[in-house]
Amino acid sequence: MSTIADLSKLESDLLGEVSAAGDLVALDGVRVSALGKKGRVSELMSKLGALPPEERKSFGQAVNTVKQKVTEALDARKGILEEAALQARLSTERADITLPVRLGPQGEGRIHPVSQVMDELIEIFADLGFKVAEGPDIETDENNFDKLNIPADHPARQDHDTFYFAPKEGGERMLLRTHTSPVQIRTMMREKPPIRIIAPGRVYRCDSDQTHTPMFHQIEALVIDETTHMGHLKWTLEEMIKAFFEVDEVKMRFRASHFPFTEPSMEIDIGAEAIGKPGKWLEIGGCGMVHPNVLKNCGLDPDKYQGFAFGMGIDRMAMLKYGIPDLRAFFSGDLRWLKHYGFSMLDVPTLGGGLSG
Ligand code: 2NM
Repeated sequence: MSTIADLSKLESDLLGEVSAAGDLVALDGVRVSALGKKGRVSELMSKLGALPPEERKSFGQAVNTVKQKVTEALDARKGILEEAALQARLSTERADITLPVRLGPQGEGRIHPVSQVMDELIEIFADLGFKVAEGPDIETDENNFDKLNIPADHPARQDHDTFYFAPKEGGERMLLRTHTSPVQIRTMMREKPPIRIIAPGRVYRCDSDQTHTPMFHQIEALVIDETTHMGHLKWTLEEMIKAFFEVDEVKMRFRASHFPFTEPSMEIDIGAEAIGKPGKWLEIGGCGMVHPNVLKNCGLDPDKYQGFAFGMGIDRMAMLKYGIPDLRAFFSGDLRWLKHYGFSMLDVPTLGGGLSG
């Protein structure tokens, strides 16, 4: 094939094949048979060398024009076929986005009540302007006791039933933290006030019976600035309790107590109306104004800075809110218990959506 007439026949054949291609696969077949390495247009190009020099230029230009027209036709047809394929999918594939989510196997999983309550409390405190602080479970005597104004001979050290690690030669004796307060200590040593943090996490005490497990969960809060006082403490606790138990009113009372790290120190009771048991008081935690010695130990000037701290047990809060009677089942890994008391991964606690849905 070497005449201009043959070339125009090839052009009209190829353009015909392009417009006849019914889908993208067929169209690609046409492309390969025309412009591929062994395609009809490419083969003509390779034969150029055999032509007499005076014909070479004009024939080469003519082949190029065919190539260009076929390429343009292929592109145009591709656009049309792609649009048609999209319209075909859109007309058959429909999604009803108002249907509830189908979780599949993930729907079998459960969020542990302790995790759920921890997420609820984090949400409540975030709304009040607190940040979450974390620290290691394995701590030093220094951070867990000394800095908290609990000296070595203090009876509180015995009360804490501490799990100690075997001392390393020449090294510090490490322990499992008996409360999350070392997180507050680390924060005060690292940051300048104003400080507003909560420290949720695991704590450990060598104590095991009907109402105690050797590992349990606490949440502690710390506010340090130049003006925070007990009124702020009580307001914060009341707001937190109302949000947590999802009630409009709560009765609250402080009972005088003693902790080495606060002065004054109080136990916190709330009216059991909050959990539908009127006429009784429930103890939910302890609190106080941070002891000047603690501030001093962390490098903060107690004549300039002051603030409050409080702590409560997350496991107990979960039992009270969700009516779980027995603490011992919490950490036994019983799937039937978890199916009954656990939460779906879709029960994400938000203040806007209602904490417990
Ligand atoms: C409680 C009760 C009262 C507390 C104190 C501190 C710190 F580090 F600021 F001194 N952290 N947590 C505290 C105070 C904890 O738990 C029952």
